[in-house]
Amino acid sequence: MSDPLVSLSDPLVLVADAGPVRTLTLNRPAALNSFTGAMHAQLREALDAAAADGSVRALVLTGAGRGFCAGQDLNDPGMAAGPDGHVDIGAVIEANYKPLAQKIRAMPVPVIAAVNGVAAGAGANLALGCDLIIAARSASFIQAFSKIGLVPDCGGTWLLPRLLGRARALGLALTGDKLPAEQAERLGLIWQCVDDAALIDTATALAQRLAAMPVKALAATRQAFDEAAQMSMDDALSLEARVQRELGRAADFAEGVAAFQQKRAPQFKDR
Ligand code: T3D
Repeated sequence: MSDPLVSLSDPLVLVADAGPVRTLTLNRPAALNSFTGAMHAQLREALDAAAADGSVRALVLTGAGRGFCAGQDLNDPGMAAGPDGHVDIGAVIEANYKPLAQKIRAMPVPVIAAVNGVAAGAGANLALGCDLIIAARSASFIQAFSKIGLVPDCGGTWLLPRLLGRARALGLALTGDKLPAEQAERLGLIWQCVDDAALIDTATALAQRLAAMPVKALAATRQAFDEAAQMSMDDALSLEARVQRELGRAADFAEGVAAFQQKRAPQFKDR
């Protein structure tokens, strides 16, 4: 379906490479990069392409214009009521937001959110589901769902209490209050808040740094954290043994140890 807010030639997700770092930019700035079905489809395609491309070793996700992402586009024709007079929001979640959150969480490389402006609703939780979140000082995070009678989605019910604890998670989700980036950093919700002008350079430099590291181990670290969060300490210790056994057989481990012993910079290649 065509998007009334962009010309036919404008992609809804911009893709740019700088060496091993790929940047994906949500590109519906007139609607604060809120999600239509078409933008979801393009973002899924871009994430799949990045995951399949062995030359990509880190991903940056950001937004065009003054917003990061305002969540679901509430004017999208895909939100129209069905024959029973209701929108099947569950179907929208299953088709779009669930696979989006899963793809980010399963990326074989680190994913950095460069939050350039307001991140609301599913847009906030899209950012929070990334591995490292850097936000511009003027950016903010809004769990807008309660204002329209919904619960946090795109992973929000899982992420928020884990990142913030129940009291603060419920505070943000129930009030729908705006959380400025500086406060998000103080609460430990994000990695770093930087001056607006420094956002992209900071995020890209961090992505370049991670891209030179053993990214297979970085992605395995994210996965192990997520799995261990559901486990007893004993089970987590067994998980660590299993993952270390696998990584210990990988070329990157041999390279890391050899580089240390030979007092040289390592050249990591696994993914
Ligand atoms: O199917 C489902 O619904 C399930 C999925 C749910 C996931 C969700 O994300 S639910 C939450 C949806 N998002 C929201 O409720 C946020 C709505 N937006 C806002 O509350 C505000 O726009 C912001 C707080 C994010 C920013 O406020 P402000 O004052 O900086 O900007 P603005 O003037 O409100 O917005 C600028 C333009 O973007 C404006 O268009 P206009 O008037 O200039 O033509 C506004 O309508 C548009 N826009 C912003 N958010 C959305 C949007 N258009 C469509 N959908 C949006 N979500």
